[in-house]
Amino acid sequence: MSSAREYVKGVLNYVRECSPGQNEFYQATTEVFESLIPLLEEDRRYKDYSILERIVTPERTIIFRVTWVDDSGKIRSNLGYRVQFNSAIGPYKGGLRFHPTVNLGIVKFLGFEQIFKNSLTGLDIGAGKGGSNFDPKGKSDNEIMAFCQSFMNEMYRHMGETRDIPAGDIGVGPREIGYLYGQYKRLTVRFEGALTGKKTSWGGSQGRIEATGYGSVYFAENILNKYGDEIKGKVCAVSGAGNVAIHTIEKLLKMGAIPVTCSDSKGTIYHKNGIDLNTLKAIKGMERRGSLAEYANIHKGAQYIPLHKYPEGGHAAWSVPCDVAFPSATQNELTLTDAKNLVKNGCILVNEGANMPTTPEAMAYLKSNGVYFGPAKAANAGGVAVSQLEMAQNASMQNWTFAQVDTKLFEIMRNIFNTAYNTSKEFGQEGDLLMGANIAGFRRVADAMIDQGAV
Ligand code: NDP
Ligand code: 2IT
Repeated sequence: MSSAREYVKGVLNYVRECSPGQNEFYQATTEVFESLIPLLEEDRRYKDYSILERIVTPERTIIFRVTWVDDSGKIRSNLGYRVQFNSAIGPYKGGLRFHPTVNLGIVKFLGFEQIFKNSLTGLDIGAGKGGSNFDPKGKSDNEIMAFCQSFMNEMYRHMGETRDIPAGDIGVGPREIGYLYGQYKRLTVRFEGALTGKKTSWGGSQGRIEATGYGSVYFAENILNKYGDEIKGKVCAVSGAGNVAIHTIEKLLKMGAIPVTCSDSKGTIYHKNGIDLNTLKAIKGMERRGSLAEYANIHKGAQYIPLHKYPEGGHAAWSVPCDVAFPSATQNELTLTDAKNLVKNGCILVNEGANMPTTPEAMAYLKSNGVYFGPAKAANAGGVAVSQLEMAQNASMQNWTFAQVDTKLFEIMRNIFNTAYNTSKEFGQEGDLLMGANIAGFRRVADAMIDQGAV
């Protein structure tokens, strides 16, 4: 075994020993570290400076109780998290997720991925992630506000425009950011860019809502262009029906592609003629949490497939004929069964809108069948990139137009693609964007850590 491989194995064992039960965190660290082996073989400094041991360890982990009162007057309690993972290249930056499945391992996997994603944008942002096991489903507006205010009562002391800048993720959109920001101002008496994803009338950036989905489609277009193809005319399967999925579908329609699916945690819509964006937004857009079953009542040509129809582990969105798949809901939603279905049905590209949506087995199968792959930390980096543009506008007290932001987003996504592609070539695996993104994202942060000494 090469010494680089031994080093990686040793640190991965260390991760398991000191963070028991954090399966998603093992998955994320294993994927990144294994693809770093060619770099570690070439450059011994990363081992000499104990970079892997340090980069898997958050600089700071904050876990706190979030107590709030529900509409019936009952006191409720949730867990709150903020993992401040790495500040080598900028202040901690990353979203907050409110979902019942949130635990420390989930927040750590997301925070770890964020290190490399933020680095790849070329912008000066470090990495953090947070959230709560609070379930926004079925809660009144008043309850959401009470929860957000209580969350901020602890969070505010750890954040700030040059310290840690949270944003949205699953279950956290402009409404939640509004309540969080209101409480932040009340506690600090400062109107500053300490949160991103704000509404545009009070400090938000044009184009932030759209950024992750639009950026994901721009990234897919870069991949296809490299191979003399384009997204126009492509039949696309999309999962999810939230912020990322809706704006992926919107951009696909604008670029002449045909998105045919979307899904939520209860089921999938298959609309062969193309998803009707207005109907989707009316059911699922901006704080609406309706059922996708309604979509099939409105469009008779669409099929609603409840989740339990695929008991063997396959997802309905990945079982229809498509050219490109955009998993845009959650982690590990695209399994080996799904990968086999996609290959069988002619899919040529899987582009990850969600964080870590493809299981390692599925990824290996796609690779061995020649399917192009847009890895999450590159493909979905448009959201955090525009968050940084929001910070820049806040700090300089400017407001850029939608067109200005969109042009910058387009350029950032192209640069990320070129960086990942060129790095894959540099290490003899031309076109392996997963490896290219991991090495390029890592190298910038690791070099900064070396420069900054034993911290
Ligand atoms: P939203 O909360 O807006 O939407 C999430 C969607 O995914 C919903 O349709 C939801 O269905 C579905 N979903 C969530 N969890 C599950 C689950 N366990 N099983 C099945 N379906 C699920 O979140 P976003 O669109 O913002 O985020 C989607 C993904 O994109 C996440 O992986 C997130 O980390 C990632 N991401 C988001 C960015 C952003 O800017 N928002 C930036 C980069 C990545 P239901 O409504 O039924 O719960
Ligand atoms: O996963 C992500 O990159 C996000 N949820 C967005 C983070 C941000 O700070 O905008």
